[in-house]
Parts: sequence; structure tokens; C-alpha cells
Amino acid sequence: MINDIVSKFKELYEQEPVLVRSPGRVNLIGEHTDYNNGFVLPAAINKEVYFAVAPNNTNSFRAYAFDLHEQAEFRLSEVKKSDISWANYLLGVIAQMQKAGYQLPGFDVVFGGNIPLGAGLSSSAAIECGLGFALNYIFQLHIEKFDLVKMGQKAEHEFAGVMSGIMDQFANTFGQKNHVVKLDCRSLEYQYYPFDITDYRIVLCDTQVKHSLASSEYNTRRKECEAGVALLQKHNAQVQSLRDVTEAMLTAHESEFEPVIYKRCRYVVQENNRVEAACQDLENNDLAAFGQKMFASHQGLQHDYEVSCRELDFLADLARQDDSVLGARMMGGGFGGCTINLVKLSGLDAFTQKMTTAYQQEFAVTLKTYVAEIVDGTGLVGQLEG
Ligand code: GAF
Repeated sequence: MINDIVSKFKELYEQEPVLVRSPGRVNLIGEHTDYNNGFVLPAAINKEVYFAVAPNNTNSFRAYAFDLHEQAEFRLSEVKKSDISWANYLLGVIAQMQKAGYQLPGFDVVFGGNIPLGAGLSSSAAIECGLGFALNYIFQLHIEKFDLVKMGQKAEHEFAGVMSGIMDQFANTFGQKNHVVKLDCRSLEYQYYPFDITDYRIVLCDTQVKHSLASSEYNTRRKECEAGVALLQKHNAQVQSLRDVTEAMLTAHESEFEPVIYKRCRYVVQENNRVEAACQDLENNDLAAFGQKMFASHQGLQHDYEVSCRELDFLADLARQDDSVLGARMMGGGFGGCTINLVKLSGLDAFTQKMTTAYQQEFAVTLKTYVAEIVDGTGLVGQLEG
């Protein structure tokens, strides 16, 4: 894959590129909490996008999407949204860099990888942050890592139309091999936890139901959470986000809420508490307790936050009944994509087999499964990242 991308770059642009690796992510727990200023616990994984990049001494950039066999060229003097949807992830980041005052010279880029699209593994953040890192490197812009993360998130807002939180770009950029990272999405303080799961594996079960965050309910959920905050603010001016809300506060004002808004808020408040408790489980080396919180997270996402779907519920339910599974839940924005499962290594083959057969019987679709390994965040290929 890497070699093919480099060869294509040389064939198209006739020079030696710099090579950047940009990973997808999993999130162990803490879903739909990032845009509520809460906590998340993601990690970068070995599903990646590679970029071959070099300056081209023009005022344009030429880009080749390796997996789609499509090429496009854009003038850097007029960066705006394009009809070519893949190009918007690149254009969005360039627009942010220009907005921040960086004058970008022309460059060529070939990119491609193996992050399944629409599977909830953040292929879009991988493209945004991978390009940001690459340009920062080849043009020596000295942009701080957190600023690259924020530029990626803004690109998502302005060029992809999804008002996403900061988790995906953060995990992509700050991921650390064999660690999960707890991010406080308000203060942006973060802490790495060794994810020592020698006898277990992170298994992703891909429903292949393609979620489209933009056309789905994602932006609606954000608004519902804001409505909850506005209501509670009337009673307590300290409440700036659902992060500041306790279950007791919610219960005390339940009668004032529309039932749907109440459920949404309850889920977020409980999920934030679960992330903190799950991190405590990691400190106690209690992976079984950690897994129980993953099951509870799914219940909340299914019933209170209502971002799951029949296929995800089916897989999460089946996994819960399996003795080799410590925890399972839907992951990411929802409405499709993957479940994340913590599966005992000795039961891995049987688990995969069982899930695949059952999914085939129920939905007449061949389940895709991936064993995810936790890797370092975006960096140069062939050098130590970090
Ligand atoms: C998507 C978003 F991009 C993230 O910011 C996050 O909100 C996630 O859905 C849900 O936890 O991946």
C-alpha cells in the first residue's frame, strides 16, 4: 500500500515525496460527550491513511485520491468548497491554515489507505489531520499539535457540514501506542492510560450500514443538548454545558423538560460519569468492570440518546451474551458503523465465527470484523512519532 502510493506519486509528479501516516481511531467509552465539554477515551488504531507530499513551486495544489483513482487541481488563491466531496477534507484544512495567516505555497499530494469509509473509524479526521501534519512539516510552519487538531475540527464544521466535537482529530494526533487517552474536552487536559489487554483483543464488528453524520441526527443531538443546558441555566448560572450537570440536578427539574430532551441529557451526564469510573477501573486493573460500563454505554446510546440502529443493537446484544466478551457497544456517531468489543483472545475465532453467522442469518450481509491494535498518532513514516 505505502509503496503503491509512493510509486503513484513519483509517476504523477516526478519527484521524491515525504511520507506521512495518519490513523483512524476507536473510542473505548465516552460517546457524544465531546461536544458537551465532557470526557472521552479514544485511541489511534492500525487502520491508516498514507500521504505522499512534496512542494511543487506553483500556486496550486494537485491531489490524487489513490483509492478512488481520481485527481483534482485547485488554486490556492481561491480555496472554497468543491463539488468533489473527497477534496473538501483537504480544502477544509487548507482554508483553516490560510485563515490562521499561513501563506501556503503549492504542493502535490497522493493519499490513500485502509480505513473503511463510513464505518465510524474517523477516516475524515485522518485525512484532515494527516494533510495538516504533512503541510506543517514540509513548509516548516511550526503549528502546534493542538492547533492542527482544531483546524481539522473546523474543517469538518465548515467543509463537511458536521458540527463534530474534538475527539476524532485529537485521537488521530495524540494517539500513543498501547495506550488509551482520556481527554477532558473542556480544558483539553489529557492523560494516557496503558491499555494492557494481553489476553484480550479490541474487535470491531462493522455493520456496513453507512452512517452519514451530516444527514443523520448528529447536529440535532447537539441542539437537544443545548436546549437542556438552556433550561438548567435558568436555575443555575454556573451551568455552561452538560459537563456541569449532575444527575441530581436533572432529577430535580425533570418535570420542566420535554421527555426527549431529558433522556438526551440523562445519557450524557451518565456517560461522563462512566468515563471517569472506567478510568478508575483501568487504574485498578479491573477490565471486567470496565467492560460492564461499555455495555451500559450502549444501553444509554440505544434507549436514551437514540443514535443506534437495529444492526448495532443486534451485534451488541449478541456480544453481551458471550462469555468471552468483557464489554461491547456501538462506537462513534452512530446510526451504523461498528461495534467495539473487548474479546478474550482464546475465544476470538469462535466469537468472530458466531457473530458472522448470526449477522448473515439476520440481515443477509457478511459481517466485516477487524482486530484493532493501538498505535501512535499521526507522524512521518520511518521515524519515531510524538
Ligand atoms: C463523531 C464526531 F466526529 C465526534 O466528535 C464525536 O462526537 C462522536 O461522533 C460521538 O462520540 O465521531
